[in-house]
Amino acid sequence: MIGGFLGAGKTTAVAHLASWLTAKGKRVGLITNDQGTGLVDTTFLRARGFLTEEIPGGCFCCRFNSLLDAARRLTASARPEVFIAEPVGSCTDLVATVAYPLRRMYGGDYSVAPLSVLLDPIRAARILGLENGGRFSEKVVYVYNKQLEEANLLVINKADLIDETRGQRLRDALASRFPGKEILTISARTRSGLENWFARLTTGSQPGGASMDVDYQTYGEGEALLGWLNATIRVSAREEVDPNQLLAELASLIQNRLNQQSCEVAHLKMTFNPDGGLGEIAVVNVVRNDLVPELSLTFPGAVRSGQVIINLRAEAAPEQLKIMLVNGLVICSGLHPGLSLDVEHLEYFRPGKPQPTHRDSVLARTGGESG
Ligand SMILES: Nc1nc2c(ncn2[C@@H]2O[C@H](COP(=O)(O)OP(=O)(O)OP(=O)(O)O)[C@@H](O)[C@H]2O)c(=O)[nH]1
Ligand SMILES: [Mg+2]
Repeated sequence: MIGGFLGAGKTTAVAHLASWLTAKGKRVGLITNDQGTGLVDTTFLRARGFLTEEIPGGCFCCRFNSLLDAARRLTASARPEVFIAEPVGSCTDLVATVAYPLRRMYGGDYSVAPLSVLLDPIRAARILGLENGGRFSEKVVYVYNKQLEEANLLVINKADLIDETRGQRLRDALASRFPGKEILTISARTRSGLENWFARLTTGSQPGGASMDVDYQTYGEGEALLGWLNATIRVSAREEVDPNQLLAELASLIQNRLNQQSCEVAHLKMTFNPDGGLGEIAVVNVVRNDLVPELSLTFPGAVRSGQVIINLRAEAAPEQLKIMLVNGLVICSGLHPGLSLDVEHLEYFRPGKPQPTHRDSVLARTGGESG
């Protein structure tokens, strides 16, 4: 599992790890997960050509059996030797609720790699109080810190965004807050540090030991402070439009509304999948309120129609997010005469209280684990 808070770079890293393993001759299957349906991550990974199963409608820990079903479906179609699973970025307690039960029941079938928890260094520096900038409320920060606490490997991603002094300050703060934890620094964008991390993941197995204590009341309340919105929009235009520009515009419009209403964004991500294309898509991301929307994949050329998938997670009421989206769509279509943006699917909600299927507070070796 590659964990970490919303927007830390998990999907980007999963894609690199999958390519790295494939180049080494391994068959790889990917598993994405979300509280809702219509996932940007699945679209992104499939567009990159990876075999991907998704578990919508709840997190791995609460849908443990769906995780196994997804692994079985991948096994039936391609017999992967390695599964890479990306848990929901607002989830924690994955060691006790996913890794340990998996090892207890299927230890002979699966060897579980150390749990990596990725972090965005700017988000982390703000949450740890090292730098000024937008922050989430205390209960969301509780979930964030719990994610770091249970990591076997703390992986500082996006090293390209900070200089060495800021990087060292963050490593020192993490080492003092989470003593003894292994800390790696990578950039999934420039690919620095990836080889070392991947080697560490594929050679080491997850250590045992008591799982961490979690106050499920605070965890549930923290997760529920985040509003969740997933939408699918049908795009049709009289004149050709540039999908990259359209996504960036829509992202800016929604971001402006988040900023005006002082709502801290966790991750706004969108894909544009043109009709009749060959699988190429455009993807835009916003992971901080003060960040210009970034295109992480661009589509070459202009199109008349397609589908936009929007996944927005921010500390705001879900109804507020819905209004921001609808306003954004109205203004965006007004900017382009002849452009229709029609909502095909829309869900907005707060994640429910986490109720894990299993919770093992220690690692039991009853599944014929080979070590
Ligand atoms: N500068 C920089 N940006 C990165 C790096 N890795 C990922 N990103 C960007 O960070 C944004 C979020 O990346 P994702 O991989 O979607 O993050 P995620 O953790 O999967 O997000 P969720 O699934 O929403 O929790 C995208 O714009 C990525 O291009 C990196 O090393 N450097
Ligand atoms: Mg992701």
